Amino acid sequence: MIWWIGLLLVAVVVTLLVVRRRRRRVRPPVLVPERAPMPEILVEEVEAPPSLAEEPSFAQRLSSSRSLFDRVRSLGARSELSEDQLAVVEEVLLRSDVGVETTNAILARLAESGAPDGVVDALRRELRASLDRPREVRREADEGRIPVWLFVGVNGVGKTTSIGKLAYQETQAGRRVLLAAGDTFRAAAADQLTQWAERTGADVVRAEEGADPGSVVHDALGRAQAREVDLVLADTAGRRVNSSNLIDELAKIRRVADRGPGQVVETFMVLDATTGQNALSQAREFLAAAQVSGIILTKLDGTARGGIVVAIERELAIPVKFVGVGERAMDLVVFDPDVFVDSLLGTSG
Ligand SMILES: Nc1nc2c(ncn2[C@@H]2O[C@H](COP(=O)(O)OP(=O)(O)OP(=O)(O)O)[C@@H](O)[C@H]2O)c(=O)[nH]1
Ligand SMILES: [Mg+2]
Repeated sequence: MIWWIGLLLVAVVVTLLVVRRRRRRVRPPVLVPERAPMPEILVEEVEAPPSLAEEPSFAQRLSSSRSLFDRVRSLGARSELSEDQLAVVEEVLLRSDVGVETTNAILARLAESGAPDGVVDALRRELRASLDRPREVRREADEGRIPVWLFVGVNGVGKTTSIGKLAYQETQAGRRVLLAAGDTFRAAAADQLTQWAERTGADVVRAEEGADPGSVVHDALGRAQAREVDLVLADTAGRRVNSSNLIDELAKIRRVADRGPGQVVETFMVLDATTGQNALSQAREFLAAAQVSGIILTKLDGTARGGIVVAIERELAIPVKFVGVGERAMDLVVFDPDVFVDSLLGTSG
């Protein structure tokens, strides 16, 4: 009997202990917000984002410049333009950096003959007429010589990037390309060019920081000859032109590039469109030093001053041959005046 009572007591104590432990474990309830049901197409959406399917068009890249012309677009067709309307056209043209000369010429014509087919149409005709220079790009040298493209311009305008983009396009077109790292001013410049060479499959010749740029170009030409390269693209340093050093250096690089197996068939002056009219004064300083045959105007995607193309051609009398509209390899395009003017005025894409 005592055994039974003892057993019963033990059973009661154990039961009490278990119940207390369970009670201790009970936590206050966590409130989980009600969730919306998961969409069934979630996986499909992640795999195929529709917005990436389309590349922005050239016109879309120029959207900052184009939005300046919104006010002109609203003017429509008129046989005669009032003072106020002419003032709107003047302001828009000047703000787009078309330049004073071109603006005055266009205003004089609008004041005289009005815009019977619309102000945009009149502007299109005028702007297009001012971009009528021959602008083919030379890739051929004389028999037995190697064509060289030289790139000049001040700091940060986009010389090295433009070389990389052109290396991409030329190698894609099946040409053998060699990059000459003629900017020996800082080691990073040659590193940057080497990266583009690796990315595009072009060859590269570089030297140590501070080396003579002329000898880099000389070595590059020797290698280009040995490897039957089709085109040499030569980078140069972009220090300020007010040191006579740079002028001498450019002249020397050119001499080396243009003798022996090499022949300079294009000298591209690279200008940054975001600097507007300043680009023009930089350009004038360079013109004295290098026999520039074409302009590469970069960063048109990042400015409302697209009209600078017109000012450059009018005031420097040198054709714009390529324009940069972004940072990727395909974002350097051959300059087409029709596409450009339509994109600027919003009469296309
Ligand atoms: N958005 C935009 N950026 C550009 C374009 N072209 C060049 N850049 C950028 O401009 C910057 C300077 O370009 P670089 O090619 O290093 O300029 P650089 O003339 O070689 O400069 P230095 O070697 O210092 O003389 C880089 O960040 C480029 O990615 C363009 O067309 N559009
Ligand atoms: Mg550079």
